[in-house]
Amino acid sequence: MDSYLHLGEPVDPDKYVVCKYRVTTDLPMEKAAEAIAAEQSTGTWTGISTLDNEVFTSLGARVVDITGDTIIVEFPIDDFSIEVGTVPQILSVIAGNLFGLGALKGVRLEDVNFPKAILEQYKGPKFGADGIRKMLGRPEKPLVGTIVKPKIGLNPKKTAEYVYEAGAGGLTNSKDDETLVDQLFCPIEDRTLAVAEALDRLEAEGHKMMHAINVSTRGDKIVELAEKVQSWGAREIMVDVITCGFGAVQALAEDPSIKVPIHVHRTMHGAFTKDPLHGVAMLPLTKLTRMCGGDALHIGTLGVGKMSGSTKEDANLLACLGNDVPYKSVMPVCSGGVYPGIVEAIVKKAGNNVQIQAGGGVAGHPDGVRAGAMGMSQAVDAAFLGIPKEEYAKDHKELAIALETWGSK
Ligand code: CAP
Ligand code: MG
Repeated sequence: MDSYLHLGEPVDPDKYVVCKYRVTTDLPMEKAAEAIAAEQSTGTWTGISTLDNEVFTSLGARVVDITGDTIIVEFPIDDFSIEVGTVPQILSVIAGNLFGLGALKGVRLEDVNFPKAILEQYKGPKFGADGIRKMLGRPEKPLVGTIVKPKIGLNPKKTAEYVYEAGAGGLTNSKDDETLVDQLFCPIEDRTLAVAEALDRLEAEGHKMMHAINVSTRGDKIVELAEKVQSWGAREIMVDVITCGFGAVQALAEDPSIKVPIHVHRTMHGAFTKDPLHGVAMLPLTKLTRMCGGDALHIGTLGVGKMSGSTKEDANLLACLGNDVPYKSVMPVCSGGVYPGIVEAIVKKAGNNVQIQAGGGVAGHPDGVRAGAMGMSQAVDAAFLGIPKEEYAKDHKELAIALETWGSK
């Protein structure tokens, strides 16, 4: 049997799924790369009598490059399920057993590129960044939002009051937190109805806003729950892609009865995106979320906020907005430890086509939620206009107090 090594051979992006892995091992890199290619395609830990040459040649993964600790492995398109849109099977190939291989100290999937024939099996976002902007009547400025805080504990009435105050302070978006779905203290039906009333009131007063209701639940119930919250007046829904799965995002996006955008949260991603030497980087997860139809996705704060991040988040931003795939763009959401003093830095890195949101950075304002929302909105306006925040704060009191309270970067 031939080897899985095809070093230096040209990559054909129309015939292969091309993956980039970072590998840490005591083995010679060729051996480690071969072990990965074998385990993830036609092989196992020993030679097997059932593998013939034809199968090996047509379905075996191919290691086409090894540079330092980084390897490029391409998987023939026929390794992937022909059933339309099957991310679980894709993940089993490109991000499956290899993480447990004892011969490797660490391995991290850094990036993946899919051939056109696979991309075409997916529909991408129904609304995307442009659709959300259109619904909000905000074509250019960064969207500015909040996460209702505390994460858990407010009843429906208090949640709706929070949303109303946030909208009255100028925010375009708000959302449930990832740990809130349908608890006794805040049943989802009552919450959705109360929030819808607050949003209607804001709209009657001339301000358009959306609030994402978290429908993250078991797979067989998620579309049904989304339909219900929609019928109760939800203008956007939220789903946690890691805990619910890509199939859940896809089921919601492709169901014709769901007519509101999907805000995609990524709670738990840190379990495998944080270690630079092991796991899965956010980039492949961003690409898959866009394929499956997420309309907005958390990408971190480009190293500025509370969650760890790095310049690699630039690649996630591009994966949301780039036009190298046949889908609408995804609204990138910068969240996690955001406050008015870092908005300018975020906009400098991310540009204007982004949703910037703050939980603590709104609810923690000394003068309350409305003032917190005003502080965030003013910070976004200043960044959009290219006016230094300190300058803008001279005649925008809420921003001035926020800068005084939390400082800036
Ligand atoms: C933000 C947030 C989000 C984080 C998650 C939170 O709140 O609601 O869940 O953004 O991180 O609870 O931390 P704060 P990421 O504004 O109060 O920090 O977006 O990186 O997935
Ligand atoms: Mg949260």
